[in-house]
Amino acid sequence: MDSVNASESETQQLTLDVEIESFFESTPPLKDSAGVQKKLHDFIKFNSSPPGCESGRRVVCVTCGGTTVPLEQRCVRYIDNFSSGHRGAASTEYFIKAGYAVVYLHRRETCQPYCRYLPEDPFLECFEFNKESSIQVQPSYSEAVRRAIGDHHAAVAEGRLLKIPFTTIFEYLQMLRIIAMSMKVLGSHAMFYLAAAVSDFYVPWKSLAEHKIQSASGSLDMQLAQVPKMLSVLRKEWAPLAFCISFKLETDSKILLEKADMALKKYKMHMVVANELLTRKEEVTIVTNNGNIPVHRDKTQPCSDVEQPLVELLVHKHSAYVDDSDT
Ligand code: 9Z3
Repeated sequence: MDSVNASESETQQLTLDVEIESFFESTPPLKDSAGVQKKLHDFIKFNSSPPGCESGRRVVCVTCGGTTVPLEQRCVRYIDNFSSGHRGAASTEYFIKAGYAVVYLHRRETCQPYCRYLPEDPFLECFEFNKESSIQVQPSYSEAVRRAIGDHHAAVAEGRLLKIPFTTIFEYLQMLRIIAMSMKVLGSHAMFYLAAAVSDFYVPWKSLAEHKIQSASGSLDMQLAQVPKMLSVLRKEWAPLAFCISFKLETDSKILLEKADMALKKYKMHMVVANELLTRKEEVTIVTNNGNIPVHRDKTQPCSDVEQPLVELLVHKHSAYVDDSDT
């Protein structure tokens, strides 16, 4: 890099640092930051030497769901990012199956691990009264309910699943920072799997109207600021040794791989999973510095999902990364 380019990138870095600092300074504080930190600390400590295991478990932070951008401080209206949460929920199950402990940073009310096969309104659809007026599980859902309760309780009882909810972009980024800094001690044994759909634009908290915006004032004219990209600071400062995978979503397949490659390089991710909105459940492409790897759902199996081969591959790549870091 010549000196002109070097100073240009130093200036960019400095600008980003200032933007990040002002983002966190002006953000409304989390409701229970100390409680979340305590839960994380206990979870990581437990998984560093779980009973009956010779070595510690690897820990992955799976993020999932879309972040909201409030348009008022006492929020009535907000902008949302699309994500059903299915990717994160399914991936969490496969990571736990592969021996990982998972910090599941998820949007409230999106799809939850082990509940993917339940109907949309499980409480009303899975249960019914029997002749004695007691509540019983509908026979057609008994297997799905048994699996959801059994597998979920086992993951929590084994200390492998910690769920942390968010709604707004403010909560998400503050939580991500707390999680990353807590996971720093794990070094290369930590992984970030950033599947959440994160807003690119937001209204800084201090610029938000306190009360509901009134429609009588006519059309709405609002300036949205760019959300500072936290991926580079995650890599550089929050958890520099962790294995980091981000996701790139596009609706135009022509630009998808190019944009994923740009993200890989710009934010120094270890891998970027590129997916297109319409085909995201069928196929994804893992973009790496050594080429692209297409991953498909096994179409010969009716209930298969693309997260199974995706997570298997990432676990394998993470192992190689850990071995490399240890030598
Ligand atoms: C993804 O691309 C996820 O795979 C999906 C999963 C959100 C598409 P579902 O939850 O869908 O199963 O319905 N997530 C990342 C989306 C994103 O916002 N990426 C940013 C970008 O593309 C980078 S952080 O610019």
